[in-house]
Amino acid sequence: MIILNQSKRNPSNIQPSEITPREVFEHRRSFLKAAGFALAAGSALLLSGKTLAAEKVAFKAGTGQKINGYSKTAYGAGEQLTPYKDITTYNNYYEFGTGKSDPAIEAVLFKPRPWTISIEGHVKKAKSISIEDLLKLAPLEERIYRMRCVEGWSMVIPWVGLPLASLVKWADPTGNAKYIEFISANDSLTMPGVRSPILDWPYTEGLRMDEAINPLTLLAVGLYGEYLPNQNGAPVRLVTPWKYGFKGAKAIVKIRFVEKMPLTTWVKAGPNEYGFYANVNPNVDHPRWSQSSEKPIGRGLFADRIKTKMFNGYSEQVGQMYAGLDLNKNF
Ligand SMILES: Nc1nc2c(c(=O)[nH]1)N[C@H]1C(S)=C(S)[C@@H](COP(=O)(O)O)O[C@H]1N2
Ligand SMILES: [Mo]
Repeated sequence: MIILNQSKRNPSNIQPSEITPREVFEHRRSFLKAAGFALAAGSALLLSGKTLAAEKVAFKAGTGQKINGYSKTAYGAGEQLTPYKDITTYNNYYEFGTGKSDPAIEAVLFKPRPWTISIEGHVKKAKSISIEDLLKLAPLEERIYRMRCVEGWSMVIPWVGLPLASLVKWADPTGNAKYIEFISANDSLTMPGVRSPILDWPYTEGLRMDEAINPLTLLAVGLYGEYLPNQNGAPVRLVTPWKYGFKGAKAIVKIRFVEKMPLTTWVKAGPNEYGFYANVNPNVDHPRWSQSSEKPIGRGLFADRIKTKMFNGYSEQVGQMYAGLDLNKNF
C-alpha cells in the first residue's frame, strides 16, 4: 500500500484535509502500537483476531430476513460474487469507526426500523416517506454490481433495491432541482464514530440530477436476498457502481433537492483528493496512489490485482452523461 509514513509526523499537525480513509486506519494501527497493545499481541494478530470477531458478529447482526418478491435481473450475470462474509465484515462506515472490521461489531445497537426519509428542497411539497412505503414504490430487483473503493479494492455485490429514479418521480422535484443531496443518519447514541470529529457529520453525498435518474442508480435495501445488515447501510443506502464507493451514502435519513452542486463530506475533507463526481477512472490517479488497478476482496491474500476499468466497466450505460466534461479536472 502506498501511504505516507505517519510515524515521522506529529499527528496534531495533520490537517483534516490530509486524512484519507486509509490514513485514518493506518494511524489507528500505529496508535494501538504506541499504546502497547500490539507489544503483547502483535498488530497482525490483533487485527486478525478482530476480523474473526467481526465475522462472528456479522452473522448475528445481519437481520437474516429474507426479502420476498424481488426479481432477478441480467445485471452482472456470470460475475464471480464476493462472499457474504467479506461484504459484511470488510466495511467503510466511519460512523461506526475507521477500521474495516469496526462496523460489523459496532453497528449491532443501531436500529434501522422504524425509519423515515424526509424529502426537502426544490420539490412541489416537502414530505417524508417511511421505509415500508419506499419498498412499495417500485418492484424490488436484484442487481449484481461491481463496486470499487477509492482505496484500491473492489467487490462484486448482489444488491436488492429499487431505482432511485422511482423515488425522484414520487418526490416531484421542481425545475430548480439540479442536484440531489443525500444525508446519512447522525445518531451519537448508537453511532460511536460520530462522537469524534474525523469527518464533518452528518455524512453527506450528492449526485447531479441526470446521474440520480440514470437507470443504474439504485437505492439498495438488501444484499444476497436479505435486508441490509446494519454495517452495509441499513435500512437504505445509495449505490452508484460507476463511482468510487464513498458516493454510496448509507442509512439515508434525508434527501434534499438543490440548485447548486452540494459540498459533500469527502470533498470538504480533501478537495484535492476527492472530487464531487468521483467517477472511477484508471487514468486519473489519486494524488498519493495509482488508480489503475484494484484488489478483489474475498479471493485470498494472494489474489492478483485486476485492471480498473473506465467508469468501473459501466461506460456504455453512463459515459454519455460526461461527454464534453474534462474528467481530469472534474474528478
Ligand atoms: N454514511 C456513510 N456512508 C458511507 C461511508 C461512511 O463512512 N459513512 N463510507 C463509504 C465508503 S468509503 C465505501 S467504500 C462504501 C462501502 O460500502 P460497503 O461497506 O457496503 O461495502 O460505503 C460508503 N458509504
Ligand atoms: Mo471507499
